[in-house]
Amino acid sequence: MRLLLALMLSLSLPAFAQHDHGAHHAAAAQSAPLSDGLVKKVDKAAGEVVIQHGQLDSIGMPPMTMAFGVADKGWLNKLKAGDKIKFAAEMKGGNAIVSRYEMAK
Ligand SMILES: [Cu+2]
Repeated sequence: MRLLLALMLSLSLPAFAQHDHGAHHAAAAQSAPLSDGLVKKVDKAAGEVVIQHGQLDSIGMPPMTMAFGVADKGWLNKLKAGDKIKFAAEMKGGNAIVSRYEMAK
């Protein structure tokens, strides 16, 4: 009986892990469709990039211009004002960050 219980617990662990909010959110961000963005300003000192963005369903935001943190600070050296990008946003520590992006064609 004790063995069966242990087996049931180990089987149910992956199911619990899937409901961990962080893991679920990360998975959702990976598959989230990319939104259009226009880079307005890159602020390396603040580690932020100001983006005029379209609807962002991943973080429930209507179109606006705002500052985002970045998942990789190296991106601040690649991006510049005027760049058109496609990007995914997520909330991290209460701040909206760009979790992924690519140059729009
Ligand atoms: Cu916004």
